[in-house]
Amino acid sequence: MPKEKSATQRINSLREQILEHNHKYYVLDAPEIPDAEYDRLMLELQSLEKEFPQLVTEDSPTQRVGAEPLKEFVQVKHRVPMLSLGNAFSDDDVQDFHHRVTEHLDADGMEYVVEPKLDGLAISLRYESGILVQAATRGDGATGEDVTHNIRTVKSVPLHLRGKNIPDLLEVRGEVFMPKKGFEQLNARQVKAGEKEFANPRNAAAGSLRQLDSSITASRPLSMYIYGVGEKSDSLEWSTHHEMLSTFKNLGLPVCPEIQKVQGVQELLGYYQNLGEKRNSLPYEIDGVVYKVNDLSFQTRLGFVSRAPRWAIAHKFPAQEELSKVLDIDVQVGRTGALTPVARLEPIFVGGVTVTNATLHNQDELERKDIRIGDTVIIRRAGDVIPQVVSVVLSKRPEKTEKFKLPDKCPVCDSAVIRVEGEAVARCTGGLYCAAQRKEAIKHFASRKAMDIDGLGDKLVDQFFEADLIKTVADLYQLKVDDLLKLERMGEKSVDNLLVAIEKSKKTTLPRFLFSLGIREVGEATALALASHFADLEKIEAADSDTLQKVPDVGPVVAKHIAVFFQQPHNREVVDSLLKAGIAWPAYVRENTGQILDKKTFVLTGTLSSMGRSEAKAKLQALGAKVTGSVSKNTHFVVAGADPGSKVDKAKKLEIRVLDEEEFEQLLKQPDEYL
Ligand code: 9MJ
Repeated sequence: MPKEKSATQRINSLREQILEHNHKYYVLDAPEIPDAEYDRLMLELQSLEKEFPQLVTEDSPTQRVGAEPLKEFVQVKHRVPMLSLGNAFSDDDVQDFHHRVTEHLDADGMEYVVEPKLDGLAISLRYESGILVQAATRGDGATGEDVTHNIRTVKSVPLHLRGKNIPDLLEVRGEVFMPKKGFEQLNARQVKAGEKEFANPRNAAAGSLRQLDSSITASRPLSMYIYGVGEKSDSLEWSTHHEMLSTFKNLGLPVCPEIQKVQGVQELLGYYQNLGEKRNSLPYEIDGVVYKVNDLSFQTRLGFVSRAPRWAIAHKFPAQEELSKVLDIDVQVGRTGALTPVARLEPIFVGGVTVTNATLHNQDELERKDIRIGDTVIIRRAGDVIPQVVSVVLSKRPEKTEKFKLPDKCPVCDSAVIRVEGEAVARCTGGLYCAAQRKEAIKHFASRKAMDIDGLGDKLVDQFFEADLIKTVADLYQLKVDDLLKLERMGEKSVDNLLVAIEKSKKTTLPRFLFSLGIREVGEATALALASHFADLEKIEAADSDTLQKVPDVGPVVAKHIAVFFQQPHNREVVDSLLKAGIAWPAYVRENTGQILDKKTFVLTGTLSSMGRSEAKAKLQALGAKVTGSVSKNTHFVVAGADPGSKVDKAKKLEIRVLDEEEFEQLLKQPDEYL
């Protein structure tokens, strides 16, 4: 058993290491050691503290969760009031703000600090001799609530300040928020536990801080950025807001990396525009940007009106949530027979577009949210994400509404609808008898990432069906000029263009062809993996489930879908007639290992517009490639999306090939061109 003296030394060393890693992980966002190693340090510290309870201190990293839940929240008076912000909704409002500022100060130009407006809760942290002694909510600005026990569990909040020049007193203000990813994971957990989902990250953050039991808060993924100051020692002095933020960073406090210094009103609006474009790729929700006069003596001269400073303003983005009404609920049948309930909505302008429909996903989702015809609902449309029904406003529910249930007969072909146990989706059992499924199969076949038949969109496919021109995808290649000319809005020119596009589509690649068949669970990546493993179609058609499972990323379920597909005589007939019609692809060169990108190492950086990072990674891995996190001389390719980081610079230095998004997509289609 270690003696107390050596235990003290070890405890101090562990605490120091843990604090250092916390700072790197939670504040600088640049972890240095694997999570498992961090966990080992923490475990060792916990067990030493258990053995020597007299050595436990309040600021030990093990003490983030309080032992006992509180009975109630205690009120805290803010000795320096916590301010709120006035709002600007248009460029004109921003111009007016700038004029007010420059006129009041009798200045020509103006330097501002621009910050993302985090959508969370304003919190004040009080550090005395560098130790976090109190955290409080804003409340009404003059009096808030003591949430120290909960804030101590927020990992990006240091329990004590770093560095040599620790002030006697420093109160900082900032926003506690829940990052998007953590919010999604939390909601998934809530659903699993049969608990209510949170409507948005802000509500989730607020709900998490309003807990008397800090062990609940500790289980919630909260984070914090600091952007302001309250009471402080006179020894702390700055001439600008920007300087003050630098000091905060040096003291180990988390400051948002998107904060910048700009000059004049045009640069304010430029930042607003840029951050608006970046908004969806940020890991946290923002609802606008904040402009602050940088010079602190100017701030003092400008002062306040009521509780809002004259030296700052929030420029809000258009709302992403609005109310609408559910006029009806339709049921759509997809390519694989999946029944999807869709809410028809009273048109509503939200997130920059007019929304009239929103998917309700499936029966479980419908039941969870209990969405009914006639309900008033919150509609959310964030960026390019499809509109969602967030929740029902129950207080506005009309009398005599009924729970909505999916039908047990297909609304298109009247076949039975079944729901396999353990699956969320109910499906029509009609298969190719069901016109809806056939139609969707053709739309998929013609789509850009499949056979890419230019000009053959959803509307035209609908017309073909109404005119009874096609039943399967093979019929596309038998279409005659005269038949097409009979269709509405199809003149000679468009008929000609369409037939040329259909002809052109015959020259394709094996992965595209496989993907276009619409086999369940066979997406682009799986199609590519199948092609590179087998190299020819006949082998795939002949493979049984076991053989198929030798392909990387093909599990028993996918293997079964593929095998069953090719065992169906009508599917074989369609494939044969497609080949007879002249669809062909260049011979697939098979690597020895069957994986074309085997031994090639990739690094992904920046944001891809067409797919997420994990999808890109899966696609590369399906081709045998290795995907790593950092660039070294062993890296073969760096894939750079929008706003790539320093990895691209490093790649260039090491003369490693950097692919932009277009090249990357081409590589996924034709990897051999890049080898
Ligand atoms: C937010 N919500 O991100 C302020 N804020 O400054 C930023 N809020 C603020 N600043 C003075 N970045 C009062 C509120």
